[in-house]
Amino acid sequence: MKRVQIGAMSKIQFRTPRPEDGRKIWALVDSTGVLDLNSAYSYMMLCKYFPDTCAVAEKDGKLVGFVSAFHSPNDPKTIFVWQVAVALSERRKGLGIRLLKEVLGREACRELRYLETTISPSNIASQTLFHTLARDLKAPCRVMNGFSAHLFPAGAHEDEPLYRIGPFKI
Ligand code: 9YT
Repeated sequence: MKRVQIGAMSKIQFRTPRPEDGRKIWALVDSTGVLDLNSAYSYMMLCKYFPDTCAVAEKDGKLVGFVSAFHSPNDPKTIFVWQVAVALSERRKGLGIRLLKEVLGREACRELRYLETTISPSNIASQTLFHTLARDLKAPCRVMNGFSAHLFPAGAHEDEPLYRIGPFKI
């Protein structure tokens, strides 16, 4: 008898991004409702100049996840993670941590010992994500002053506390 799989789980695929993804990344970030939406140009630029430290996740050809990051220009052992965006349909399934581990597992990240990011108080999912990452890396996570609300124009932004994870060894 022929077996028919009903509702088979589609596989998520990870890859380095290309400038052609910029438009879709922009729409994904917009859809999250918690991230700062930057220009489509900035996403194209990240894809073109920082592909080794950025990643996209696709499911059935649809872009469902994105992480942007770059090596700190002041410290090659530190990576700064700018944004982690996960599509609503993929929330609470561990996609955020898979995206981060996809980037950290690359050759370009072998020498890293610290990760920094900023997360607004309302982005609970991201706070949980980075505490989980710290636990998995067996490294401490310190939360300190990052970009205070008063630095933003017209008081239209929350504080962005800085999360610093490390030291860790990949
Ligand atoms: C880790 C992460 O996604 N942080 C967000 C930083 C900031 N609020 C932004 O760019 O959205």
